[in-house]
Amino acid sequence: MGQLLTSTESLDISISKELEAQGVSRRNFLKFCTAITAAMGLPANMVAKVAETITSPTRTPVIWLHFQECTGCTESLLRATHPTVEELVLDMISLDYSETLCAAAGHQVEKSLNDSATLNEGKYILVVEGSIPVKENGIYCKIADRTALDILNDYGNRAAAVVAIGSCASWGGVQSSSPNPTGATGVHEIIKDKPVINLPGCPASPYNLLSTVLYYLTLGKLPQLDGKGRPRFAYGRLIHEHCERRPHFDAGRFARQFGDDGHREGYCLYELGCKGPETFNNCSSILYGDVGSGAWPVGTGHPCFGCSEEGVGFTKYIHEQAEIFTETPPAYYPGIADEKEMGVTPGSAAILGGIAGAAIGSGYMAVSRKNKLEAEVTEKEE
Ligand code: FSX
Ligand code: SF4
Ligand code: F3S
Repeated sequence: MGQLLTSTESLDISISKELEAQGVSRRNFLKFCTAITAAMGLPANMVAKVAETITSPTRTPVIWLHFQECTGCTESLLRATHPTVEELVLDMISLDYSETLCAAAGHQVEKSLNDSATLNEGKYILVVEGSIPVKENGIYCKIADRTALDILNDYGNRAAAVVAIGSCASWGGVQSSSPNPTGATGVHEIIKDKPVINLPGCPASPYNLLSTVLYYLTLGKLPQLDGKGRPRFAYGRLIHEHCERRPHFDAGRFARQFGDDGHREGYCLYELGCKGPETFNNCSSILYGDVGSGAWPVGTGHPCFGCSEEGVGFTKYIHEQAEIFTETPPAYYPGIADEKEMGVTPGSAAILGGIAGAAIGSGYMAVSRKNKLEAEVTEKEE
C-alpha cells in the first residue's frame, strides 16, 4: 500500500476547485483513487487511469428516472460525504434529467429529457430508481401522462446501458412483496436488449454506484456481473463473511433478545433473525453511510434483514432465521473478479483484502474499522 501511495503521489493530477473548496486535498484524493481502484478489483497500475477519469472534463450523459420508490437511493447518494461521493459522481457525469434534482419543471424538463435521449442516443447511461408496475398495462405509476412501463421501454431501449439502482429497480423491492398488487417488477424483466446492471440495496450503497460508473468510464466496459446482474466486485461475498460479529457467531455467542446481555456485549445477531449469512453485499466491508464507525445495520445492533437480496428482504420475516451457506470459516476467499479478464494481480487483491478486512488466504478475520473506505478518504493530511 505504501508503495502504491508513493506512485500515486508522483501522478500529475490536479483536482477540481470544487473538491478543493470542500477541503479535499490532492493527497487524500489520490488515496481515495487507490482505495476505490482496489475496491473495483483492478490492479494498482490502474490508479492513474481512475484518477484521470474522475478529473476528466468529458462527461457521460446520464438520465435518471424515478418510478415506484421512496427516493432513498438518491437521498443516500446526496447525503454521502467524506469527501462528497455525490460530487465525484456528479462531476463525472452530465445529469441531464432527474426529477429530484432538476431545477426546471413541467414541459420544460420533459423537453430536456427527450432532447438528451435524442442527442445522445445509444450513448447515455439510464439510471432507474424504483420498481415498474406492470399490472393492467402499468396504470399504477404515471408521469407526465405516460406509464412507467412506457417511459422505461422508450428510454431504456435507447440507452447504452441501464443501471437499476436499489432493490426496487433491481427486483421489485418492497412493492413486490406478496400480494404485489401493482405487479411491481425489476428493470431487467422489461429491458431485454440492453445490458442491465443491478445495484440492489434499500437504499443502494452510493459507493457501489460510484464504483460501477467509474469502472464503466475508466475501462469502457461493464464490470463482471454475477447471476443476478450485480457487479461481482461489490456483491461477490456474503455479509456474514466479513461481519465484525463473525467471531461471536463462530464461537456460538448470540444475542437472544434485544437488550439482553449478549446484545449489549455486541454478540452475533443470528438468533434475532440476521440475514447476513444469505445476503450478498459489501455492507460489512465498506460499511454504510458516513456517520462514523458502526454505520451499518449490524453495527447499530439491528440484524441485517437482507434488504438487497431477492427472496430474502421484504420476503422473509424479520425474526426468521437465515439459511447458512458458510457454516465454517472459509480457508480462503474467492476472487472477486475474473482474473484473466481484468488482470487482477496479487497486489491489488491484497489491497482489496485490506479494504474488505480479509487478507487473501488469511481466513476469517472480522473487518477492521481502520481499513474502511471512508477512513482512507477522510484521513487528515499528515
Ligand atoms: Fe427507496 Fe430507492 Fe428502497 Fe427502493 O431505494 S430506499 S424503496 S430500494 O428504490 O428509494
Ligand atoms: Fe454478523 Fe449476522 Fe453473521 Fe452474526 S449472523 S456474524 S450478526 S452477519
Ligand atoms: Fe441491507 Fe443488510 Fe446491508 S439490511 S444495508 S443488506 S446489512
